[in-house]
Amino acid sequence: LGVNSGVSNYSFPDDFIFGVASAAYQIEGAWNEGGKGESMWDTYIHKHPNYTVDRSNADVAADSYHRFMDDIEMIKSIGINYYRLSISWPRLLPNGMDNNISQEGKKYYRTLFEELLKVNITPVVTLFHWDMPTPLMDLGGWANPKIVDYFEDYARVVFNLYGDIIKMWTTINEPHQHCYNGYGRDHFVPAIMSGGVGDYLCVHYTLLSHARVYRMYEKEFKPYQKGQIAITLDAFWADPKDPNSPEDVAAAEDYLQMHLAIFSHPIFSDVGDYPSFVRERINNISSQQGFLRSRLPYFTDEEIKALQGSSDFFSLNHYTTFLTTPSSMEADWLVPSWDQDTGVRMEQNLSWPMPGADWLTVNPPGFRKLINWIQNNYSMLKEIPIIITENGMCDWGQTNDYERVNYYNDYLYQLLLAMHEDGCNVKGYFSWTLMDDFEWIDGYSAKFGLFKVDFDSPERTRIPKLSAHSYANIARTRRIDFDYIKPDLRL
Ligand code: GBH
Repeated sequence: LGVNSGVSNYSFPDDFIFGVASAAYQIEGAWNEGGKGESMWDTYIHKHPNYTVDRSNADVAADSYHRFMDDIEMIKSIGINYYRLSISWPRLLPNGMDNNISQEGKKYYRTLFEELLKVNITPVVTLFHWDMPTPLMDLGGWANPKIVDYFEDYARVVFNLYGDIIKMWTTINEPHQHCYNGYGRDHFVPAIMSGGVGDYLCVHYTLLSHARVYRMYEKEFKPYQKGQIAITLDAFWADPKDPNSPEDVAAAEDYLQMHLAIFSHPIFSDVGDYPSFVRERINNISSQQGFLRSRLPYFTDEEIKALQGSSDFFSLNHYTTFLTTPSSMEADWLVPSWDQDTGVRMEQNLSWPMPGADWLTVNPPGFRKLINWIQNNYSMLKEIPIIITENGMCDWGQTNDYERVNYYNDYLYQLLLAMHEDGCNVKGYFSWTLMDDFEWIDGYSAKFGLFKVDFDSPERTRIPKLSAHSYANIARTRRIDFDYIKPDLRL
């Protein structure tokens, strides 16, 4: 049961955006149809079929490439009028480069966006949600400095094709998760395991690629297309394991510096560049480990300037909270890693619910604290709003998903408190996710959807869960009904 009852005293303003989110690779399928090139996930999973926990792949996924009209119908049925989705880079540019545009890919996204708009659903489009074209991954992906040019070329194609009707963009989804898990470890493709080196190259060049595209859009498109563009950053909240221990308190802030501020400081702070804490820590440990050169690359003054203020809103993805204590020096401390540089041990609070994955405990107050941390650290955010572009919870897939109903109620209530009691400038919220999907290394085992997808049926039948109804009710009434049980919708 939720911690509250009745209907919330606070409400969401009329112009507050309620949306649902998805990502191309997790739902589209049709991995080799319509002239699409391979993404690194296609290539990697075909080569390592046991990579995902259920040995599945995303060749078909929710089949949204063919069933996108069903998706639109679902969104409409719950009265939601914003949809955050991503373009598959290799579906549009089969080799990743702008000399070869797939005509079918081009038409697919045009139709999808137009069909959404016809029923008053505003598409919010992510350029990169992790499906790097394989030919560009072969050249090093985000660790290759040339990616800044390639990403700019891709983005220019996209703005030319769709900028007339798309007015809200995000460049790169969660570079933190992507770089940390994919370049520093093998929890995501490309599974490079270049800890403390490759992951920081990825950080550096995702940031620079974002800045390049932001400035290009600002100069070449914004004057007449008049859209907004941001980078999507993710963060766990970090709570000290023992709130009375100064070391644990410091560890929580260290974690946020090393994993969130490393991205947000260059973009949203008044001084720009990597935070000095991050810079000094990585420089020092690099030098203790015998490196003459810091493992964290440096920005030029020009790059620092290009990055500063390069986001029209703070696009934030948030799921959960961890408890922090300082970590002791690892035995193999000469081996570089982002964790080692961070110096923080992350634990679960076992008294919080853990309805699905072992990384996701439910701690609604962490959401409010994180939003406050961001709002209070960056004065720029008085003018620039925060938009929550992902938040949600996974379980094992039951349609009577009471825990998800409570999760949304309780997290959204903390959001209301952040807005009304703390004065945080939050303008929108997107639920992750519209429907059950391919959850990366977890395959189809982790279910985040408002709608259930029957992955055993060739039709990939979609069925609303209780949370679809309750989320619809929140968006419609602008308030949270903590006792909401009975669907009152005509689906
Ligand atoms: C978001 O990332 C993504 O944007 C979205 O695509 C994804 O489907 C969604 O969240 C739900 O996961 O340390 O090995 O236990 C969040 C990324 C991925 C963060 C899994 C935690 C745990 C990896 N999450 N990760 S591990």
